[in-house]
Amino acid sequence: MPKTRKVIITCAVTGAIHTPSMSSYLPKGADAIAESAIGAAEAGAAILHLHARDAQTGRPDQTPDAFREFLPRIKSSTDAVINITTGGAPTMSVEERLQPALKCGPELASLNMGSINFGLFPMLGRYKEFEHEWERAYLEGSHDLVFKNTFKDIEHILTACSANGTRFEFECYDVGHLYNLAHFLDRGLIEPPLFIQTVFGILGGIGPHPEDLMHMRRTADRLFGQDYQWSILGAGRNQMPLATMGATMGANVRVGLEDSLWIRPGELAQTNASQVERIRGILEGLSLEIATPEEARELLALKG
Ligand code: KMH
Ligand code: ZN
Repeated sequence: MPKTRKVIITCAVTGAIHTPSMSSYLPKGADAIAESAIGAAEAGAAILHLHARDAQTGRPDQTPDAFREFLPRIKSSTDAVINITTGGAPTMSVEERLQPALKCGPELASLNMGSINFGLFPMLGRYKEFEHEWERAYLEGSHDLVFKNTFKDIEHILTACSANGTRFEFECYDVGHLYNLAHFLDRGLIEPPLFIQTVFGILGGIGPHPEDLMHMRRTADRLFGQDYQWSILGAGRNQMPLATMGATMGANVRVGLEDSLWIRPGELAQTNASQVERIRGILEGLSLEIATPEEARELLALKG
């Protein structure tokens, strides 16, 4: 009997892309992040991709202490796999971005597989008023900003976190990033099964067209054969359509307010759990089964 395929739902709880003025539902501060993450896990997310934000200003905070404020609460309430960002915010140095994953030693950490322009500034056109001064400067600054992930940076994060037994969510924003990943695999610095998060619709990366998704899939198949778990992240309005398309083709899915603030056109998502419930309903409607955290650990060969 062939094993039934299980789909891993990742929930990216708050991120560093959106700013508090865009949605009052964006979790900021340890209490809100913990509560929202726990709700997402209860709704069916097997993996929680986590960033920290200052409680007052909502500004991304990449200090290990900020993560230590919510990690114990999440771990004591859920069995979900903890995934700590090493992307932080595109404005931060690589060393700063690395610290929470390095100090907290999670089962998973994100690893961004190449440098890109990271265009947050188009959002300035949509959001005129900002509650906090940092928000406007942050979005404007992305006009002239490179999200830096050189080969040296990637190797540094890879070797530092691997020493703790941490494995990776390899974030690939374009086709070249898949080739970068193949390069590190060839050098023996990473081991299958790879967890490849293909990211669509970030200005500076590959677009959100179904042909883009097909091309990333074909390229990953050619480079990695059966040795990878594929996951789909569609930014903004592309979140649910691309997750659905990918799931029908064998992918795992990522949702959460980090990637989209919306539950449907024109309506803000009030919780991360609502997006998890939405994709879960779609997957179950397609007769796909949802992976538990234990099943996700097995599929991704995590330390547990
Ligand atoms: N916000 C996503 C598009 C990271 O945290 O390493 C990418 C991300 C980066 O999740
Ligand atoms: Zn992230």
